[in-house]
Amino acid sequence: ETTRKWWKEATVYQIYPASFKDTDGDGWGDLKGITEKLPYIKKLGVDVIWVCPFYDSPQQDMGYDIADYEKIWPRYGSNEQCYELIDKAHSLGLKVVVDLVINHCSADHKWFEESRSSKDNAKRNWFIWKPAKGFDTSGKPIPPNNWRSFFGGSAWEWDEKTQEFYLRLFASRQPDFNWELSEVRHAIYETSVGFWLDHGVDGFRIDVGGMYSKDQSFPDAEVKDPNAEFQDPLKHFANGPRIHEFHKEMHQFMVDRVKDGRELLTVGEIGFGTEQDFIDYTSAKEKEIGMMFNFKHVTVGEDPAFKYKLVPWTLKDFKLAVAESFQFINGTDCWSTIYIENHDQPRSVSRFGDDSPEWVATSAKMLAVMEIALTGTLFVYQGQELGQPNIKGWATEQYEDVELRGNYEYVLKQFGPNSKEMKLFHEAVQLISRDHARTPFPWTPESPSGGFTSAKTPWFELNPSYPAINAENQLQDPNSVFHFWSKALQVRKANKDLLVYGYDFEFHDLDHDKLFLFTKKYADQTLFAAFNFSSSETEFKTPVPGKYTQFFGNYRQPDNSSVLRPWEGRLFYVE
Ligand code: ISL
Repeated sequence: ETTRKWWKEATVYQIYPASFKDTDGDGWGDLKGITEKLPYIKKLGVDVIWVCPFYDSPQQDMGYDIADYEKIWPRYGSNEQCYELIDKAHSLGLKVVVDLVINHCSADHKWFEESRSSKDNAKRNWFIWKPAKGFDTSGKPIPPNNWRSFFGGSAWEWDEKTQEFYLRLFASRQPDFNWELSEVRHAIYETSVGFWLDHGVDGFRIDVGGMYSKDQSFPDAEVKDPNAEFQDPLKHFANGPRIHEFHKEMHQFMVDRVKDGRELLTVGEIGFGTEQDFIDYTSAKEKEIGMMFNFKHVTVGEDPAFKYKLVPWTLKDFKLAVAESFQFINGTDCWSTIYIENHDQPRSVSRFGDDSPEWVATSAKMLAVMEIALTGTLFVYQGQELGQPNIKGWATEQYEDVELRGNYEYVLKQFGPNSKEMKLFHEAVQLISRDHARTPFPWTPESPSGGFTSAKTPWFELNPSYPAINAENQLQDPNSVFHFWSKALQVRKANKDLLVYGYDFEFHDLDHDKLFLFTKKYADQTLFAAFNFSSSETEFKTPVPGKYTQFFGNYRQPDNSSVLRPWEGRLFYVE
């Protein structure tokens, strides 16, 4: 059985600073806005806030391109305001987790400016520089290998001044650090980890945590798509050769740096790997990270070779993928996470529920019931507590995410505007764009900016759903998704043995295409959970003999029948 820890039982609320609350009228959210809204977050009943990057940045990738790890981006406020936010959160009993973005930084970071200044600069090798493979007939340099960037095109960026390429797995101005050098790693730990531990944070969400260790031969990736100029390189750096050594070292740095005995929450964005990889990262005795995010369930229905191409999927795929995120911890000293939304994912009610006016609230509540019933640390993303749906009816041009734009350019160049590939791209944007999660938070139904800002134009348009789906309306309505989430979190706390720490998870009727049924245990207690992923009534069977007592569900009138109503979820004790 797993050791109990505060961070295993906690629910984390994820905040996207650009879009949470603007207090100074510049159209961008800010740290003061977060501080102002802490009572709202507290009311929801979470225990921790995770604030996405607020550091100084040219914002090519919404702050995941950091120019100075120790300074707040001026539009978000000052360092003092950040320390105030941490203090205020602590005084309300909320812990604070910050984003640790250290696979890469911004090209504006002073280390990169030094590194690119000349081939013999002392920091040249702090980043990954390679000469061109050659030059094509028009004199254009050919990248060192065929790796594709996550954000479209080559993963290598040509630097005119020193006539070499630098590696950037993400945006063009997001150079990857060279983690092979101990000097680089310690400089990173000092500025990004040490600095913020000294300022009292309670932990880190570790961005791109599985990709620091690249295959040092930088081989060409296997050609999976013969029509494409660049290929999927994931296997040459995902969970690479030295990754566990690096995490152990960073963990030790954290332990040595914390002077007041506080225990940190660390969660790694790992994405993909084998069960053994997940065990290696999160096993307590390995001393690496506390828990990790798996991407399996949030990428169901996306082509693994290219995310902006949807493929058919079944409920069974989703069920298996959800279970993959925590089943590996059974009987081990590992831990994991529960999440279905974040700033890189669309809205769960549109993706896995039903966002039609008739079922949007019911299915959002059902997904809440599902999440509180699963084992692991629960993460809720801003707006999820309102059942906010995806953006509807925008043309691709209205989306602004750098990942989307980069891949759009790529499809346009490679296949053309009227190709079948482009048609599939537009379709995928409507369902899975990261921007669905990034529109300003709808505080009120007021036009034009839903209480988010007093500026005429917010940095990004609001989701057109805000007059109907917003915090003010939901706070007034006792049957709202917000109040339901808050109740659900209380139920999770009151039943934490079974819900948070339950083990021996088992599917029932796994092949059923509407029902998600499972049992799990804690000591002599048994939970049965039943969910109807459809808008039609669906009969279910109780899987084991016993007395079933329903203790939570998303319909107001409990029902003793064995028929689940549309998008109904129920939790039972089995005796
Ligand atoms: O969005 C994705 C999954 O569908 C990935 O391609 C994503 O870019 C990857 O998971 C890494 O994400 C993190 O680092 C990126 C940043 O754009 C994301 O917002 C961040 O979560 C680069 O720093």
